[in-house]
Amino acid sequence: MDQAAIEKPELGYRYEFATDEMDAVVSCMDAHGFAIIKDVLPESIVAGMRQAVWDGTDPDRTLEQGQSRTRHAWIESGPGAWSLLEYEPFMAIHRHLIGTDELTVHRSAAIIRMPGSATVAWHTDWCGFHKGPPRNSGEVLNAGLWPSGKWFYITGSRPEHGGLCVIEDSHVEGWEGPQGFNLTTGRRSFYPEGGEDTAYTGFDIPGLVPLFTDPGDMIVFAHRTYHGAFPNKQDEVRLSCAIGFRDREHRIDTPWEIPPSGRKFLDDLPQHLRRYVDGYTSIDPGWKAAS
Ligand SMILES: O=C(O)CCC(=O)C(=O)O
Repeated sequence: MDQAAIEKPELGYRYEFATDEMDAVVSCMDAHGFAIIKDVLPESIVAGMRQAVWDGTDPDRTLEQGQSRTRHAWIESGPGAWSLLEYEPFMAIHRHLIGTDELTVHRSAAIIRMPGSATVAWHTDWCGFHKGPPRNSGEVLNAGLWPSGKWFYITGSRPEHGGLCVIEDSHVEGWEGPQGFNLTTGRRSFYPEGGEDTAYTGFDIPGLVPLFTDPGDMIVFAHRTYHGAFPNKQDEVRLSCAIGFRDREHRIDTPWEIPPSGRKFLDDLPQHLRRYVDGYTSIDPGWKAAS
């Protein structure tokens, strides 16, 4: 086996990963549109991430039964979130996935889904179907060809807990929707033949794969892969978080100014991590092109 080792005795870890196993992850993504990388984060880091998801997403603990909240640009919420950049095994996976050592933070997010929270309708994150000037922040940022999802479901992913599900092989260019379904106008979701042209929320779909993961596992999926999430039917809050990167060479000219939280993040980030924010765009999720 072709082994690569990362040793950081000062940080208390030595991590070995098999580069041929990472090649298998990439092959699985190429073949089916998604993969699970087992045991990326040890429990000590997962515990820190749980705290960082709460701190960055609902610091005052105002969410109620049945609600969900997404924190965009979660990495800007503070050292709890950006400390993942210090964890070389995590960075090594991203270098492998993107195929370069020169990474820039692209997008990050954290999600809290309370017990009783609803289904997330089927969609692809990719906005590259739209031709012409971008109309919203998704169309500015989600048009690249690098993997889209890089999630940790840090309370686990399983159907009864609001876990993630994907449609296998839906990442292929020209995919026309699951059998018995049509793509919605704009191709971002699908609906049953003969039904309404609106994103589907059911789970009776050919090719649906529910994902079962442990808290330290990383779920990756390709830019086009269609995915959704089950309702959280368990009496446990569901937490998830992700930091994604792009090749630093891929510059993105954004129509928004970096907001104050983004500027603070860039100012506060320790010097040795600043190599990951060359070209960082932050996000204004509410940005819309003037019509
Ligand atoms: O797990 C969730 O709550 C949904 C995640 C999702 O839809 C996404 O990654 O775009």
